[in-house]
Amino acid sequence: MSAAHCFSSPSTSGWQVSLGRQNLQGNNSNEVSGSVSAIILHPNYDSNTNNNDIALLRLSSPVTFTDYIRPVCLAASGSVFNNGTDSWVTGWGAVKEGVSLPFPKTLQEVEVPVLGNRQCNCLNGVGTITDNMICAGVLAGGKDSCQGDSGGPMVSKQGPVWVQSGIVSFGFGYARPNRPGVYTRVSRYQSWINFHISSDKPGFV
Ligand code: 4AZ
Repeated sequence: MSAAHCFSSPSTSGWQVSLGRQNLQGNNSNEVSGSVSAIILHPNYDSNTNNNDIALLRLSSPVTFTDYIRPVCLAASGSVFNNGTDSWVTGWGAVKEGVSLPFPKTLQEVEVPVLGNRQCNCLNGVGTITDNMICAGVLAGGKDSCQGDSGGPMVSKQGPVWVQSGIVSFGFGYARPNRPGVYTRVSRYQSWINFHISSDKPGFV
């Protein structure tokens, strides 16, 4: 699962998926890589508003799960993530605004609390944060996803379990005060995801 804005077309050529990777350089003994047989972009993705910023990548061959490669639970349809819900974002993106190079060599993670949609709309511009989006960040700034993290996961603690609540989507600058990061709200796409991952349904490609 990724963000639609990461792809200029559904062409799979040139794309490769790496699983269990922790370093961009050197030994990744727990890594498995594979090619992609389909890229499914959400039909209602709007590049002007960032609404429905979600994509699915089908791997050419099935993955064997290991201690290092495991599926994540997806936020159930209608899940509520209250203000302050503990959440973590991981990625390979820039570690500072305006300094995209060099990108980090090891996978980074940051803890960011969920910020409710009403407050996020006030900060970002009323009407810009739809029900298909979820915001996270600290008002003081300093902790955020950044350029190159797009399409990556935000996981949140829901009771005793961690679920993927968001996909890194957009924001105004990076880690600025009062400018939370905006994520695709995964819980809104349960039926769309299920339709496309079920091989016995007509949506299977
Ligand atoms: C990007 O362009 C991007 N802080 C990543 C994260 C955010 C905005 C933009 C949110 O990859």
